[in-house]
Amino acid sequence: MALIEELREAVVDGQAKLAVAKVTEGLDEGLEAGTLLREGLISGMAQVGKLYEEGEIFVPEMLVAARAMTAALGVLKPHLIEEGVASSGKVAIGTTQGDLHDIGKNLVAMMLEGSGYEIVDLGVDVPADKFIEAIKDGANVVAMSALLTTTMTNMQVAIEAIKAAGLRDKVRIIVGGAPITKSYADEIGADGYAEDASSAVRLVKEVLAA
Ligand code: B1M
Repeated sequence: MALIEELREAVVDGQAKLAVAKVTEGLDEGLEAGTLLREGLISGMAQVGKLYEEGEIFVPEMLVAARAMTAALGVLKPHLIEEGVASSGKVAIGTTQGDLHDIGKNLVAMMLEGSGYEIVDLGVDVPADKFIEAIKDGANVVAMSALLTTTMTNMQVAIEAIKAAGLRDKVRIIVGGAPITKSYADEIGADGYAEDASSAVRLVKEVLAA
């Protein structure tokens, strides 16, 4: 089996050590980091997203696949920078103020990173001013996660603060998390809502193209 195909399968199967080994082998053989990224890692993660949407795999498998990809990306990153593979966009992601849930947010961040986006992970319990700082530092997408009905309202607080800071037209804002719906996203003036990590990847692409 060709090395790229083995790399793709290592991501789909969530085998971090194998994915790292295949990326290292590919670089040693003189393959370009961008090729390993696009045809191995990103293609593998797209397959993971498809399997998840079809109900063939579930969150735990998606998490191990994301971890395998993150491990392999760690090896590729310096080479990608050297090759000048352009980032598709800079996404600042965080769980809203008062909320400590981060598993879903981390999964979304990993999938986005694996799809070529530069990620600024602001962590959990993120106040509006941290999102504002990230926009000033060049983030063109803000992705907010909330798992509690008591903290989802802080998404609106952050959006209003971004508007008040005069930065709303500089950034796309997307939201997600278990209690969030498309109609809530519309109501608070977000640019989009994603139900899960794989649709978040599609959504970022869409809002950046709009
Ligand atoms: Co908490 N918790 N929790 N909890 N917890 C929930 C959310 C709850 C629904 C459980 C329940 O009662 N059934 C409930 C909320 C009720 C409500 O508000 N309606 C709840 C509660 C009440 C609480 C506490 C208040 C409990 C207490 O202390 N009395 C407390 C709050 C602490 C705080 O945040 N201030 C609390 C604490 C915790 C733990 C710390 C113990 C732990 C979190 C650990 C961690 O995250 N590191 C925890 C956990 C694990 C859960 C449950 C069981 C699981 C959440 C999870 O990780 N799911 C949860 C019950 C449940 O969801 N069934 C629950 C897996 C994860 C992959 O899914 O996060 O939904 P999810 O992310 C998905 C999508 O939502 C989407 O993509 C992800 C991948 O598909 N998505 C996005 C998420 N963010 C996105 C951002 C995007 C796009 C998509 O950007 C645009």
